[in-house]
Amino acid sequence: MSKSVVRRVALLVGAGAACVAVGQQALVNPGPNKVAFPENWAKGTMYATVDRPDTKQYREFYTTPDVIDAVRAGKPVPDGAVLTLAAYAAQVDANGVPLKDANGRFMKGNLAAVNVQQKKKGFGDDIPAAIRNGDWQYQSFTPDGKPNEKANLTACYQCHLPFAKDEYLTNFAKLKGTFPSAAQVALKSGAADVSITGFAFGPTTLKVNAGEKVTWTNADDTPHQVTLVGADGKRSDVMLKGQSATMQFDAAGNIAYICGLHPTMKGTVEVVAKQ
Ligand code: HEC
Ligand SMILES: [Cu+2]
Repeated sequence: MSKSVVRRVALLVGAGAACVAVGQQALVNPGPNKVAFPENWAKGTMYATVDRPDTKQYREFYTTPDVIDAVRAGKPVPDGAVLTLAAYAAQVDANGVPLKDANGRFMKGNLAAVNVQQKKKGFGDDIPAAIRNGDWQYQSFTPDGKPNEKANLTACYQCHLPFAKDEYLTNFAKLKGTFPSAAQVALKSGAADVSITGFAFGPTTLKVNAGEKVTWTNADDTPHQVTLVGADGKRSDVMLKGQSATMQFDAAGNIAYICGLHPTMKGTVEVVAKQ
């Protein structure tokens, strides 16, 4: 290993789960990749779909029936399990705004990428401990089934790492069939509450007194994570749909924050000194 590679690994470990910082610094491929293209992915069971306003994509999620049966029976994800994310460009209007169908959902355009995660005994052995996702490995394929050489695979590990208790599956509740409906999410509208809907924080700017706690509640199908911008880069837990996170702000000042999973989502907490 060259010196510069060693330094980069050290930096990467230091950065912890900072998905945002990954683009510029990290190793693109954290270890020998063992994930083969799942030729028959589209013949599996589609267990969920999601609209992604941030990337203007419509996504479908597939796996095999044995995986769904195991998870619904409360068993671990079986060895060898393959989960596939098919990312399609959303159809857009002349202004680039995604078109919606009668149900208000994005409409499927061309297939852009086939992202795969696979669990197999030994797959985690070569992955650096700081980002290892148990025995899972990740690969991003082009629509014709070739590994995408430009994909940042380290980012896959870092972004899925906070989901360790759900077997590193961001969509575990959908797989399990326990995902809450929109009606089951109780959004609060108190003076120190921020809602997350449609990939946006509302209100975007919230004013609180020093010493107060702010609570964010996620009503989106997609998980989000409040991440303070600046020196300490403090992160909330990842909030799945219906979950909340709280942070206390003691010092006066304007605190900018983003979503750690979707850095285009931005908000500010204005902390006012107590009189
Ligand atoms: C910025 C954070 C982030 C990064 C980076 C990321 N993922 Fe994910 N992944 C998610 C989220 C969030 C979902 C849930 C669905 C959605 O919103 O698209 C997901 C879902 C998935 C799923 C569906 C199964 C599941 O529930 O976990 C697969 C497979 C997957 N990602 C593979 C990959 C691969 C391969 C890479 C790297 C090329 C990658 N991911 C990089 C956040 C990320
Ligand atoms: Cu987000």
